[in-house]
Amino acid sequence: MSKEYKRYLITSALPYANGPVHIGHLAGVYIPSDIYTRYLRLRGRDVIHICGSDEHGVPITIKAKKEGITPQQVVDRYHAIIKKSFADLGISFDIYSRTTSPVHTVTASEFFRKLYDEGKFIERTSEQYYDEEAQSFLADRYIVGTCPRCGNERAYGDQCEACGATLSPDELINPHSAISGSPLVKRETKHWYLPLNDYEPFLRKWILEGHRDWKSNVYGQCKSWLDGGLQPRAVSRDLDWGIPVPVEGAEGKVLYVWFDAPIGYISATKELTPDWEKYWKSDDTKLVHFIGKDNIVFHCIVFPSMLQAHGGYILPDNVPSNEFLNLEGDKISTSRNWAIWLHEYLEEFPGKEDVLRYVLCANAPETKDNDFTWKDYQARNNNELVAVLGNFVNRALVLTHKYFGGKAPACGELNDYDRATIAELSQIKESLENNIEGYRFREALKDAMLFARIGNKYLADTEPWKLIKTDAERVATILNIALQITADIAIACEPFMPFTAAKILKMLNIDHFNWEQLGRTDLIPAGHEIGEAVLLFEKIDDDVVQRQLDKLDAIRAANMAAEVKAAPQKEECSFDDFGKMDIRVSTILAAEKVAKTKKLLKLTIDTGIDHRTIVSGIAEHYAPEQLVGQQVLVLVNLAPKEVKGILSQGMILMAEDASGKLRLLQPDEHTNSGAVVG
Ligand code: B3M
Ligand code: ZN
Repeated sequence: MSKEYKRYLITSALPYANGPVHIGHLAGVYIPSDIYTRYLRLRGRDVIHICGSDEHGVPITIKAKKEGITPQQVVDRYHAIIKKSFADLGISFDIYSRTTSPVHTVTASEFFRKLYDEGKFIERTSEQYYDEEAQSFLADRYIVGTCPRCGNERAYGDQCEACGATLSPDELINPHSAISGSPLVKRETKHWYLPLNDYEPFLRKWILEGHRDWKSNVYGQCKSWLDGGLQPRAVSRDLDWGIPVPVEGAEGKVLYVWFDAPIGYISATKELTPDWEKYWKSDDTKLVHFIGKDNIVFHCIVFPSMLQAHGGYILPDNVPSNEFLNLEGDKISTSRNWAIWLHEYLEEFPGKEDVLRYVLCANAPETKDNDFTWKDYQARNNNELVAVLGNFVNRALVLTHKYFGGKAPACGELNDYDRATIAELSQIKESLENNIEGYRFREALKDAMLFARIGNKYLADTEPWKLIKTDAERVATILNIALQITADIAIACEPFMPFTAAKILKMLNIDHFNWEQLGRTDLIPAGHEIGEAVLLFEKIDDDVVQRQLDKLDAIRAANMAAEVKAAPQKEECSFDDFGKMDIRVSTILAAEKVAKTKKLLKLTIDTGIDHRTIVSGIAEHYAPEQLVGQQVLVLVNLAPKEVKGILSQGMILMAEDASGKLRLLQPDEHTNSGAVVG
């Protein structure tokens, strides 16, 4: 029997305020946490959901330097974008705070100071790289040099993005400052370390013995960290952006971002309620951290050790971390703009908040990395939301208006099929609750959708639109049951699709239901007047998907162009050499594939001098019909050559772009064929 809790404290990982939120964040963290929190609220539990922007750390200072603005300006911009986009998607935090808030600065400083005063830190002086020109110690990301593995000259002090190697600054060849470009010197600097190794026995007992119930991906990562042996971890940095270390003689040093950020959960709770200690310090509170897998060590090893060192705080009951979501087969990447940004999605797809929530839940990377594709988004919208959920609710309401003037008809004599359907509906609730309580939201969503699937089948099987001519009483019973199922859908889908639930309640002309009513079929009384029926979802056509895929193609090409180095210049040629080439603007009059070849097109060209045939290897890049009428540049005095039995007289000049696609070279306006290119 699981322990009864008086209250629930739910936290969602604090997103870095150095960029917007994307679908990977949503699938990994924020949609699961919102489903769980909404469900608890529906069940009448005392629950608070805490989040906010993580505004310190090197990524933010790098973004600031890149844009020539201050770190505060960076976090102000993205804090606002992130906060609004979460709210617009219906992610229902009780507070969305930020770690540059005054309350957080005090809370984090006091937390550090208590551990410091009680001798919980190790003080260590070590040699770090120092930039004499910038007069500052450099974080690893600010140190660049040649990667010892692959020779990439722009490798960072912590990682080489070319070959993916994890590095330390000492491994770099010719390390120098990414800020001033100057070579680096080593200087002594003092930092404070949390001796995680001292907490190993406690962590082994608490996690490896006490939490075998945790998801295997989380439990497994904790076990490998513990089996690998924990080391003291620095909790301060030489940076000018962050919470100053509250110790005399610590000028120029700030709290390490992963020390201060988790304390952000506590400070945000303080901002939310004066009863914050009831949530953080009572054993009858259930604390659940929702995070992505790259944050497991901080939420299961580091932060619990900090809380243990401080004393008086509860520890998380669960940390149901998801894996990663990919996009169209590639890893989502902020730096390569390979993402679907939430604020852009909301602008481009107004009214489709729940479609995104639905697809990202149905496809969530709960146990392994998963992939988001626009085709799947379209298919789930059209085949599940439109064709099942939307279709059923629309029929139940439209037919009630059509046959009974918009008033719920009384339920008459039930037959076996009615009874079997009602029985099936009453069995869903338990599985739905178990799956949500077990953080299995994909399975839970399938349970919630069962109401609509059963309803859809019930109407399809009973065909009230046929019966109405002969047995209106039977139709009354059928539509009464259909309306009860519609009410069940409004309850069941609220945690997953809150906007849809609200629309259904409005159409039913009902203020709200409570969770305990789920699965019953006595929710809409006979005679109850329903509201106007509106469509819940609309089909998404291929051209909408194609537009998104084209956008991603352009991003992919831009990334490849950025990664591809231009071929080195050829050997020098004289002006006379160039003068021998006779290049003319020409027009393609006709184009056809060369039989039995994949790459060749036979083109009829008007060179302005004559009409001639040229065979060109562009069939994989252009369809014949795309070329007719196009103007191109042709080297007309190239020696003729027979290709596949066709005499080819000249060459069309093309450029191969970063993605390997051949591009036509054309005059910027229509020009007479024969114009000389010089
Ligand atoms: N800012 C999120 C990340 O690593 C990180 C979470 C902090 S939660 C205290 O992307
Ligand atoms: Zn490398």
